Amino acid sequence: MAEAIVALSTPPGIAGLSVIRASGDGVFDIVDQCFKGKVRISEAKTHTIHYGEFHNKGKLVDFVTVAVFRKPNSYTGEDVAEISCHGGYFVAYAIIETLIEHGCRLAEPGEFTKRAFLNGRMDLTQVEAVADIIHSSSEQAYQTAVRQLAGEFSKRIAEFKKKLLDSAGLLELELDFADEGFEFIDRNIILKSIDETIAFCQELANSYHSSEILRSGYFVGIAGFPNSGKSTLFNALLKRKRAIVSEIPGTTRDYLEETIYIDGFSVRLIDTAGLRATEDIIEIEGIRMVESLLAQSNLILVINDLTQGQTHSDALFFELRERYKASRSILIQNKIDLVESQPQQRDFEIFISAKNNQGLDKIQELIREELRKETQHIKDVLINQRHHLLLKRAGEELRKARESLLEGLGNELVADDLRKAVKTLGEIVGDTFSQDVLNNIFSKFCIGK
Ligand SMILES: Nc1nc2c(ncn2[C@@H]2O[C@H](COP(=O)(O)OP(=O)(O)OP(=O)(O)O)[C@@H](O)[C@H]2O)c(=O)[nH]1
Ligand SMILES: [Mg+2]
Repeated sequence: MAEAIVALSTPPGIAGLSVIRASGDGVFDIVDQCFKGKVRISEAKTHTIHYGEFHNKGKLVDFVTVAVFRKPNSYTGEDVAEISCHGGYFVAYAIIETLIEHGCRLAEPGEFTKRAFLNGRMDLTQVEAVADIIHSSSEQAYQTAVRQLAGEFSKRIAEFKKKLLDSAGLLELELDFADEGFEFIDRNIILKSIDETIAFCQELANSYHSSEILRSGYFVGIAGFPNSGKSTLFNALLKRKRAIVSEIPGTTRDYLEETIYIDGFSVRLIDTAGLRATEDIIEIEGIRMVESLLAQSNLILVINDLTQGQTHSDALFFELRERYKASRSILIQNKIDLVESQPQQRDFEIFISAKNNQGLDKIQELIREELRKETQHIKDVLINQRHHLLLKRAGEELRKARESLLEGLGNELVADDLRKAVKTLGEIVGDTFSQDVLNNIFSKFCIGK
C-alpha cells in the first residue's frame, strides 16, 4: 500500500504556473473530491490532461489542469496526478492543503524519486543523476548527468557484472566435475574480464576529482599582500564592479565569491583579504579564512604589486605553492602599466594590468587549459564519493581474485572473490542498499522531486 503523498514540484513564488504532484494509492479518488471537470479523474485514461475547477468545501480555488499517469507508467511507478494551477504564493498551497484534508500526506524531500527507485523505475545511479541535474551549475555538469540518467553507467556496470558472474558460475560448475578434470572456462578469458573490469573501475574512480569540479565548480583563489590589486583583478575577470577597490591596504576583509562561466564550466572566483601580519582583529579573522579558502582552491593566483619589485611576493608565492601542493599556483605580476619596462618573465608568472584589462586573456587561457586537463577523464558519469569508495573496493576484490587465479588456488576461492566484486558493483546501482545510504542520497533532494 503506497500512502498518497503530495508536494509542490515548482519553486514557490510569482510565476506563470505552479505544478503540484500527488502520487500513491487512491490519489485519483482524492483529486475527484475536489476537481470538477468533464471527466472523473479516477476514470480518465493514462497520459491524458483534463481541464476543470478545483474546489475546497464548495469554494472555487482555481481553474486547473490535471495530468493523469496510471501505474506503472509514471515517474514513481504509482498512480500520479500532476495539477497545474496559477503561480503565486497562495494558490498552490491552498490546493495542497485541500488535498491533505482529503487524505494525502505532505511528501518528504525526494520521496517521489525514492518511490521511483523502490518501484524499480530507476536505479541508484539514475537517482543520483536526477539530483545532479537539479543542482548542476554548469552546462558540462548537466550534460554528463543527463547521460548518466539515460543509464549509460548502469548499462556498463551490468555488462561487467554479467561477465564476472558467468566466470564465477563456470568455475563453480567445474568443481562438480572435479574428478573428470574438465576445464569449463579458459583461465585467460577469466583473466581478461577481471583485467577489463579493474581498468573500468580504475578509470571511473580516477574521474572522481574531475566530477567534483563539474559538480561544484573550479575554484580560483586570489591571494596576495594588501593593495596588490586582488579585488581589481576579481572585478576585471567578473567584468563588473563587485568588490570595493581602494588605495588603502586592508580594504577587503571578508572574502567574496562569484561565479563566471568558461567553456560551459562554472569557475568560482574568490577574492580574499590581503595577507600580512596585522593587529586588527577583524583582519586577522579574514586572513585565517584565506587559509581554508586556498585549501579548497584548484588554482591559486598570488598577486604581486610590480611597483614594489618583481620579487616582492616571491617568498609568499613559494610558501603557498608548497603549502597547497595539490593546487596549481601562479604568480600574477600586476600593475604592469606603472613600470617602465616589463622585467624578464619567469616560468611561474604572468604579467598583467588588472586596472587596464591587460593580460587577462592569459589568465583565462590558463584556467581553460587547467579545466581541459582536469576534466579530460570524465566519461558519461559524475562520480560521487559513494561511487568512488565502491569502485575502489571492487577493484581490490578483483585484484584478489586475479591473484588467487594466478596462484592456482581453488575454484571456490576465485569464484567467491568474483562474487564479492559483483556484489560491490551491484551496490553502485542499488541491487542492495542500506537505509543509511538511501537517507543520505535523498537528503540532497528538495521536496516535490
Ligand atoms: N595602475 C594600476 N593600479 C592598480 C592596478 N590594479 C590595482 N590597482 C590599484 O591598486 C589599489 C589597490 O587595489 P585593490 O584591488 O583594492 O587591491 P587589493 O589587493 O584588493 O587590496 P586589499 O583588499 O586591501 O588587500 C587601488 O588603488 C587600485 O586602483 C593596476 O593594474 N594598475
Ligand atoms: Mg581587496
